[in-house]
Amino acid sequence: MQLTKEEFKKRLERKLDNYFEEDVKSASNSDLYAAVSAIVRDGYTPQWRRIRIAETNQKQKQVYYFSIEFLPGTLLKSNLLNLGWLKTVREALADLHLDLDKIAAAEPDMALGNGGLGRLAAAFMDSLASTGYTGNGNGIRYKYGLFKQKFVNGYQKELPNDWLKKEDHWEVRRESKSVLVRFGGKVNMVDDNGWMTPQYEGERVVRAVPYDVAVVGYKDGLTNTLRLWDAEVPPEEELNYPTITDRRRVEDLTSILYPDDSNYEGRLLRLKQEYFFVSAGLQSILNYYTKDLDNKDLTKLPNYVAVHINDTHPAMAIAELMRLLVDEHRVDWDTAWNITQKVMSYTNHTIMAEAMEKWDVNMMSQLLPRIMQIITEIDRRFCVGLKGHVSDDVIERTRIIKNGQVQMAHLAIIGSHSINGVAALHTQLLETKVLKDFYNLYPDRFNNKTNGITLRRWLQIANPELSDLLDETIGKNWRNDSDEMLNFEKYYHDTKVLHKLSDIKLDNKKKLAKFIKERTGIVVDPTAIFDVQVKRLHAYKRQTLKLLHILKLYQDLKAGIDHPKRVVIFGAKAAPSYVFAKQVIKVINETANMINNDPDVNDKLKVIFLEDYDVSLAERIIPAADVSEQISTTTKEASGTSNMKLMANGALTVATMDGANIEIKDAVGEDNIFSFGLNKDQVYKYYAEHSYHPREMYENDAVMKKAVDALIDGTIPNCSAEGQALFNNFLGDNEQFLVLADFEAYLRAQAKIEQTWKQKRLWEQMSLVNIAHSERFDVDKTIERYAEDIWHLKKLEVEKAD
Ligand code: 26M
Repeated sequence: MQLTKEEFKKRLERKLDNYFEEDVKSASNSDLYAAVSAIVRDGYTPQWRRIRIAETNQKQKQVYYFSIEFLPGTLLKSNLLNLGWLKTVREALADLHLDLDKIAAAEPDMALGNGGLGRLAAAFMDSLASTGYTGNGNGIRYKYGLFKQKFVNGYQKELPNDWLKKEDHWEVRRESKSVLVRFGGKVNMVDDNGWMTPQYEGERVVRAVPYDVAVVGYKDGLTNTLRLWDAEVPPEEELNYPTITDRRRVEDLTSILYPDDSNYEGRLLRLKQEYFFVSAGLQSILNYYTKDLDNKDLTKLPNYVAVHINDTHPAMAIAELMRLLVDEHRVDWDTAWNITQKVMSYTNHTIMAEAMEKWDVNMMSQLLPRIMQIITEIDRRFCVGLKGHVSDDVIERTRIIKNGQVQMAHLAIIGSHSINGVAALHTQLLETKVLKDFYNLYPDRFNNKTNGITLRRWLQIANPELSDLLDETIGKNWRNDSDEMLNFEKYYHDTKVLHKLSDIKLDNKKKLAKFIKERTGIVVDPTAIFDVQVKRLHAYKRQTLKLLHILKLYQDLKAGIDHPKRVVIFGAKAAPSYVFAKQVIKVINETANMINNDPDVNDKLKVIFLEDYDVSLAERIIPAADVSEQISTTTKEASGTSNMKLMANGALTVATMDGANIEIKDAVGEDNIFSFGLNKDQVYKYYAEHSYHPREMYENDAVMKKAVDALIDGTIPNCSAEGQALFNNFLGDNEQFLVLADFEAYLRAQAKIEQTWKQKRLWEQMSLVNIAHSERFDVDKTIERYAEDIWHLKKLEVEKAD
């Protein structure tokens, strides 16, 4: 639908008047945000309805993406962009002396995710709608999103993220679509007319109420639905919840997002959350199939429905679908199993053992007695089916229930027709190491789907100046077809374009410098190298290696050895219970304090740790980055996605050959990336031979020793305990992440960065190549591959309203 500036202004006045009895002059940014978002809602609502009707009529297959996290960030600008209104609205507001960016800043971040996994789920939603596939998100409407991070004396403190306080302007409560989810109690199987049917006794019934968020596709795309479930006491069950505590226990189900994205803990509430959204989602799908589509033949379900399991958190979907088919719809076991396997597919996001979900059999039996019975039966049949075909050892290693625990990854693999990793190396490691036994059993189920990012958000919204330069050079069609970005490489020798590129970067850096000044009071020089590491804080991501580099630079500067000016920028949240990660934050903050206030350094080096890294902050930092730090221990980062966002914005990557960094290198060529460090074979060799002896390295390398010693010799004030903890960690023979093993190679890569920085033209050329080749990581390409290879979807045909 087209919108003119004049029409928008009229609507704005009307909304402000109706909602707040204000006009454009008196309204606050938050009033203006409410009014503009209401206009946007009016813009997509008719189309949203029309598409739902078209879906029901055309009965095409749909995918349901089950994820315990969705991390969309803010939606105003992306909805405006996708409706094709962004420019008009920005200009109309400017006519009224209003700034869209300030108004948009009033929107709270929808932070219902921790990091990569949740952000990927949100990107997939946007992409499905934009590429024309009917795809639905299924998740949890957490009352509190990921905690807000504050630094107090350099320590991380967590505050609740009450994002719903101001009411969310995008969600629609759909009470009529509510379903009931049952927990606990006892189950007895009784014969009901020849069908063994469960009878429940003493179970608790919770009502799942969906809140739907429209996912507006780009330009001619669809408008899909992200369905997030909230838990309530069912009206008909009020008497079973007599006390406030009883009621609160129900509300607690969806109240918090677990803030740990790397370490699995067997918490009961977490298990409840997993079953809750899985059961609600599947019931809702079957209601749609049997009622709206009026289909009674469940053997045809796989022709209409694909369910995707994002990591193992929703893996109970396999057992729950079996329960619904066998118990509620009386489908026989073998037929039900066949249907389930065809419907389900699973993505693995990590190879780290400590992140693998395992649930205690006793806990699961108590909370979900029928589901535990079904998993037990799946496990039994799996073992029986393999007996005699493979060794007993293989059966023991691959079965679902072992040592009193349910291995969720095994359930996910056994119950799915497709298992994918998220970057080529990661998939290869799954096939040859972590899931080797399963790969031998089911080689055809394994496939790779390298992650992607929404260039719409990371270029068009976050970096409009660079987007304009692309328009001016290669034409506007890259906005619809990212392949065309490759044409940008033709400007490799175009001095004018290279200068413009550097002007845009400088401009973005000035804006970030201003923001840094406002937030921290620290002045940074926008002409310095902006060296960025933004991601969750984790030992394997090695913010510590960056810290050692900073200490080395500091020592050089103190000794009169010169380096180009550099501003190191961190953004990172640590899981609240992750002691080591929090110690790293403290040491980095104290190091920053020391360096930023040392007159000897004379502004040659600044270290900025910005609080509360989230999607909105990413949109400010990433366009201003010169260097992208992707320095995880090789084999540990499944893919990474900040690497892709930074590349698209013209940052040059310093990287270990881990995750998708390898594919970035393939795309841009060796000369356009700073790669360094141990390769996967060297890493595995250390592990296999127990041959990592960091103390020797430390004793034999004076530069390393000096940097590491700074942690304990009193150089850095106010963190002797934390500095000692890092020191001890680095020097232990069982240090898993091999920080010191990569130190020297990292310094060499950084020296090369400094050399290149001095050749301004070369730097701009490399930056240009990186931007051009970021098309490879366009999430729309990733989604096309999922749609074709895994979900077998066709695009929905819809007629536009006008
Ligand atoms: C599990 C159980 C209990 C509590 C929390 C969790 C949990 C939540 C999120 C575990 C892992 C979670 O996310 C992991 C994650 O974000 N992995 C990242 O996924 C990205 C998208 O595929 C990859 O790019 C990253 O490399 C990978 O680390």
